[in-house]
Amino acid sequence: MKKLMLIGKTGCGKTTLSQSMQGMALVYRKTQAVHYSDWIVDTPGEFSENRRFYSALMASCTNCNIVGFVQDATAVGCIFPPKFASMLNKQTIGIISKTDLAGANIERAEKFLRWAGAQTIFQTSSLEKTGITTIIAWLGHRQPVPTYPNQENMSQNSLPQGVSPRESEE
Ligand SMILES: Nc1nc2c(ncn2[C@@H]2O[C@H](COP(=O)(O)OP(=O)(O)OP(=O)(O)O)[C@@H](O)[C@H]2O)c(=O)[nH]1
Ligand SMILES: [Mg+2]
Repeated sequence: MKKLMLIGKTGCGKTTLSQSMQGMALVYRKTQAVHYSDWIVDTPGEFSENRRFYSALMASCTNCNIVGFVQDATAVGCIFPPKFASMLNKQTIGIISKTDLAGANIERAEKFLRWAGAQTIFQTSSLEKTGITTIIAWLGHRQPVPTYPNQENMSQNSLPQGVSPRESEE
């Protein structure tokens, strides 16, 4: 079972993704500090935005197998420096978030993530629950059992939705 650390800009959707992957209700909560759960480490966006926090990021990922760079599909910029993955010395994946929004540009987001060094890219929407099961399966975890009594979400969660990860052609 692989442990995943999520990093990315403030508001890009790390916490929502973490909740979605664990079958939890989606509740907005600004991440103030590194949050450790069973197999996901959620980080505050500020840690990825300010270079002076990079050492904290590196310390936080020591017990993780995978680092997930989260890139909002609607964002016109990217906070990850080129080849950022090599600095963390971990296997990294790119996760495109908010693909459900009208302004989503998957191609642009994928380009940013590849520049940062992510080799496998996943497209997700935490709200529509697309791409979530694909990441969970890729990490080798069981699909989450929703912890909230919402019939619609329960049936959505059990569907094998999502797109296949696109392996790097490099
Ligand atoms: N439409 C849409 N909105 C999303 C999605 N994921 C997250 N959001 C929204 O984006 C906002 C920020 O989400 P968070 O998950 O708190 O972002 P974060 O990356 O954890 O932010 P920090 O904790 O500040 O670093 C919230 O209002 C979410 O509802 C998504 O897949 N689709
Ligand atoms: Mg958060």
